[in-house]
Amino acid sequence: MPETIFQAWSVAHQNRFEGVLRSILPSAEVAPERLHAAMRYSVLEGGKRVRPLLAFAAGELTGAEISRVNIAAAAVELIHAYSLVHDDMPCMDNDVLRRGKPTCHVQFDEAAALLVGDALQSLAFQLLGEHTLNADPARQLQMVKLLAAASGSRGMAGGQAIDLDSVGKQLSLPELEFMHIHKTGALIRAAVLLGAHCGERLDDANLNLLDRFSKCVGLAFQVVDDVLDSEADTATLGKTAGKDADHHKPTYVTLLGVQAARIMAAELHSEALDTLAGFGEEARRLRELADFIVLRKF
Ligand code: GRG
Repeated sequence: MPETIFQAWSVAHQNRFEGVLRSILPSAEVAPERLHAAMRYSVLEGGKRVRPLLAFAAGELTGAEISRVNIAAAAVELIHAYSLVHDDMPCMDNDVLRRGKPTCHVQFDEAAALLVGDALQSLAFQLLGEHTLNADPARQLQMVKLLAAASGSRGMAGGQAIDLDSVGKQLSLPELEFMHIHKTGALIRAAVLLGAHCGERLDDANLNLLDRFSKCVGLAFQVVDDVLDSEADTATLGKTAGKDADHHKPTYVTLLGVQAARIMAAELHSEALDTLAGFGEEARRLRELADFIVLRKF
């Protein structure tokens, strides 16, 4: 299949970003070697890197320097990787396969997986503290607060708590949406906004539009994730398929059915594109990422 310009853009960023992550993560030859090896195992060579790509695309919108967006994107991806490691542990989803490899606690052990998550989270904030991401210190501080809020009890960790509580329960559509806006949406929103904050300041109206875009895309990502979990196979996903149903978890598919879930994803997709209608060519990659997130097969 011929490669599109967007595919070439994505692959180039994914490859370059792999090098960024390699240089940021502590070497497995430095003590404590096993912890560092487990951190590298959990972060490197895996995943779609959707959140970093969103940060790079948002950075293009605001004319950000790539070296700055690298750091913002890495901070978000480290938080994401930590959440996957913890989510897979026996006390949470108890899964054995992630990104096509044994999960961290299977490859190492539970204590190592717990520490990997802890250390990745700390490293994310260390990056935001050590590197200049915006010449205005107030905006840099805003970025730190944004990532902290997106990760914490009123963001991703809170969404995960609701998720764990909802096993075997029937949630209403607004309750399901509330859970996913936090569990999945908050970090996707942080990726877009952190990427954008590395560049020129957007006026309030445009920042609100970008925020709206990130929320639509974040929710669409989850709706599509639910559809894929119900339809795709384990080899394609690189993680155990059909897990939500097996764990009696409420999803968009169990609540609405596959067809209506697909329609919901399409509506969120078109709303996301509408929010960018006033932007020009500089929003091209964000539009293409919205397409990818909704049309992806893995
Ligand atoms: C443990 C605090 C804590 C939070 C966990 C992210 C998360 C919250 C749980 C993961 C479980 C899950 C399947 C969530 C649904 C959407 C999602 C975040 C999928 C994984 O993200 P991808 O598809 O993964 O971007 P890759 O591997 O491509 O990076």
